[in-house]
Amino acid sequence: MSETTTAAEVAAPHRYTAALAADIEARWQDFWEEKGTYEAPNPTGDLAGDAELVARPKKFIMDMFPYPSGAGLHVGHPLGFIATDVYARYQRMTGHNVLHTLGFDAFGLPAEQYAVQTGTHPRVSTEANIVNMRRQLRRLGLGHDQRRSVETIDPAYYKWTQWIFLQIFNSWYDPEADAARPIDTLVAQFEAGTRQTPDGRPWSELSAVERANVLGEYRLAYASDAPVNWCPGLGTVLANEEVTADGRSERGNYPVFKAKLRQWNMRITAYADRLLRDLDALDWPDAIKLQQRNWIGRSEGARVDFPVGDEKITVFTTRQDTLFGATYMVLAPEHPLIAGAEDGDGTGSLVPDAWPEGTHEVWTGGHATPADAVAAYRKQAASKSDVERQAEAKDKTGVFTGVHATNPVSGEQVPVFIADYVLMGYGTGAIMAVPAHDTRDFAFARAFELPMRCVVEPTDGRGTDPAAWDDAFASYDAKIVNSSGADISLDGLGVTEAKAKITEWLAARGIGEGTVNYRLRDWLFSRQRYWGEPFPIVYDEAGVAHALPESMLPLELPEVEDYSPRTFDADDADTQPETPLSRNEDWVNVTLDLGDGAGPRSYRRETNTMPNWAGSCWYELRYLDPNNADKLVDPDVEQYWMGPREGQPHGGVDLYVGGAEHAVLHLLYARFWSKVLHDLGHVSSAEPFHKLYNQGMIQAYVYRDSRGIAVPAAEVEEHDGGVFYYEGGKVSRLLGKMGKSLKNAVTPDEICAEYGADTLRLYEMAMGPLDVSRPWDTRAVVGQYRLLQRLWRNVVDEATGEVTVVDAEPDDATLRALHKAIDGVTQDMANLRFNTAIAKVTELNNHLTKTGGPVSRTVAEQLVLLIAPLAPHIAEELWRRLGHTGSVVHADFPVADPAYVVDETVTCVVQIKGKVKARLEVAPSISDADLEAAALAEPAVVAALNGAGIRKVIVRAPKLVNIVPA
Ligand code: ANZ
Repeated sequence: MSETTTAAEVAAPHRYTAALAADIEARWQDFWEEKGTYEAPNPTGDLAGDAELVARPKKFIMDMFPYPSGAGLHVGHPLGFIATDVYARYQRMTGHNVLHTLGFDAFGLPAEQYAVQTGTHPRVSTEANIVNMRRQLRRLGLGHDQRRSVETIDPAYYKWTQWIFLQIFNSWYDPEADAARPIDTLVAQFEAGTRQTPDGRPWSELSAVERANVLGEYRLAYASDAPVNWCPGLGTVLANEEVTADGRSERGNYPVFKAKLRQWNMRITAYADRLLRDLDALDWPDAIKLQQRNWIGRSEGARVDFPVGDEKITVFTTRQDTLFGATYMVLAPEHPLIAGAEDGDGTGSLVPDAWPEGTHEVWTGGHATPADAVAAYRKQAASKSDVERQAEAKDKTGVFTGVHATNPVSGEQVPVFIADYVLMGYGTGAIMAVPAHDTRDFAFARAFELPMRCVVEPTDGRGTDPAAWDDAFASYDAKIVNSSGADISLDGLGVTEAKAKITEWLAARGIGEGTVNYRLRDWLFSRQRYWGEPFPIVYDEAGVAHALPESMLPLELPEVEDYSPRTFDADDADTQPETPLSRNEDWVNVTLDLGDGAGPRSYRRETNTMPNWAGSCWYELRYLDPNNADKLVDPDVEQYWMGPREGQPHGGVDLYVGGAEHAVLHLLYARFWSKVLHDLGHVSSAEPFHKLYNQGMIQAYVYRDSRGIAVPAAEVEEHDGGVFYYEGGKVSRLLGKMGKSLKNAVTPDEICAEYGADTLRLYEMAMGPLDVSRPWDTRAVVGQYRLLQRLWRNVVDEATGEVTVVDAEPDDATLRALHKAIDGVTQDMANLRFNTAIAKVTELNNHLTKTGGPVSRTVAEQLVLLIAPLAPHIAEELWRRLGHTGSVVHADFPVADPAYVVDETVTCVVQIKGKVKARLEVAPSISDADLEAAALAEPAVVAALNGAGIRKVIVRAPKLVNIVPA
């Protein structure tokens, strides 16, 4: 005992205190680890075990794995980890074989930035962070199968990330099979001539480079020169998902520009429709499903060709019904039909040498020739982000190209503009402009004095002359007008009929067709980083990309002197990325025999690395079979844990808990990889996560002084109706995020030291419904500590340490309290309502405290079992003290006896003509109709009526029934 021992401690040396909790917790954590208590056996392989457990129904319960940050965990981080742990423990106690583990997502920018600042190698700092986080997590008593904990930076792990990349590289999307297939099947079609090469030459006549280029158009992982998001401030290119709505980098908030750079992409767009369709069968929050649907952005419309001399401009429109109202056209500035104008070589360019007769002055932008105007405008557009370009409110800019096209239905010549509000990356990069009915076209037409024609009759009384309007009339719910041509009329039709009719008309002439367009873009997959997975790709002297053979995997990251990214002036769009790996000529230039019959040759390695999303695209699969050296995952093991089953048609993890911020990044990418692996026959599941749950955030008060600077939350004092900081002055208080920078982080280590891990677990679960954000309040933690102290006292004598329970039968009231608690907690556990489960356990515990006297053994035992998923250490300790030799982890969860669960009864008096004839015990909630039926069926009542008819029955549920015989 320490010097600070209090009188109370002397009187009650066996009280549940922080010191006792620490002792109990450490002992059981060691015990669990030693015994492998949380190890879930596989049906086969090196993790095979206990056949009885494998025969049980399975549950695969997962968290979004953490990034091992240098700051370690604060109490907000483990909210989800504790919740899945409680759920996993409940599932173990209800007869399931439960897979629950946690790995680390450890590649990525922060480690690299930290490395640059401190000169520590990213691997060194990352490994140290992982060690610290493992220690913090262990202290919480999380029941993880440690054998399955993976780290994405482990070469034995990223070997398979690279292997999956090669599977994707070596496959194409076969629309006939509506699935990915090996690229060899495509080559076979070209060889057999059942599929035409682009220029019609036989496959055998194509050079190696030509073949590689053709296949590159099909591969699901491919290098392309399409414009990408270049972020000079970060020194890397970024995926669309990593760029904010303001056109800046999600990380660091730097400007992002469009640049043409050769980069790797994943053809996720091939899966757009399946990614959309398969959402239906997933048990995910509606909000997340909606975000994915919007991100995929399916639009039904048509492609329509507008002839220009011998060429044609194809547009994508969702309003083909307004074709008669298309009075001009707009191409994206990057559109290939006008590319080359600025070089003056005219390649692929429609642009004429001089302005056509009668060109409107505002259309020329003051330039002498169309080529000048186009070149100047293209340059200007390149320095803007897509979002800036699309902003509705901004002034419309653009220039005439000098070209006219033919409206295919009206036969009119319409001028063709380029303007930055049309994006190259959407649809066909060209639009037919219908200024009367599209807001952006209206604004543009006003600015450039272009004609407008009303073809959808306004329903708001504004008339059919757009010259008199203030804005476009954009409606789907009106009649078509002014739309009659030589051999077609849409006049009088509704929008839907008009669309169908015009689409058929276009298709019959071969100048258009109905089509579906997606907002989703291919996933930009290269980063100019050191701390990521190297690509298992080498280039030969002709620049053709070759896959490394599987025997050369993993391709390990080389040890380098200089791993820092090259960053640039954040606003300088004209910069070019530089990959850290490219600085290592020894590593980059290699002589290899790829086993393809070409013998040893010299190659250059790909020097980009994969994005930090790669490792998290498939980690659920590696948890299943973490040590398998020959396969990503054994098919039988995958089938056992993740295969499709009743109610889960695509298979997947049974519960996946994490933050809502991953709606379109991680969750979309992981679904895509899962589908490719499924199509190629490597896994039976076509979805990674069947049920998704988003936990809320733990918030904390942020205190700021008069200058707005955050002051340490631990050092403010509340008095006289204000909050004060000791250095003087009142401070403001606002609820915000918890974190080091806001000086309000509370660590789990502090709370564990003060109260123990069980108290922390209970507090986090009791704070409110799991999916709701909640403010942290250190002062409230003690409430849960007291619950555990009372629980302890109901079983253990604080003075002697003896177990006090007795073998006597519990009284009726206690049995009711017990079974009601069991019933309620069972339902709450199954539905992740841990806060209300805790309320029910507390109520039962308080009942026992209030009743006084020793607690009956059966009640004490069942109470311990009820709380075991929430507070596993104290439960394990009490379970042992109550005389059990097995671990509480695998004990059976209590089952409620329905007889004690029904509400207590009330006595109902049944009268005939005012005289009491019977008494019934009924539920207080009984309905009038049920009570009347019960009264009339009562033998004493039947006898008293003696066959007489009934005139009237007066019912006052639940206490009285009065029968008036005929
Ligand atoms: C004519 C029209 C008339 C249009 C009308 C709309 C209203 P969603 O629904 O998002 O798919 N569009 C097509 N490609 C574009 C591009 N690359 N950049 C900018 N805008 C583009 O939008 C489809 C509509 O957006 C298309 O239908 C096209 O304008 C425009 F009363 O065509 B519409």
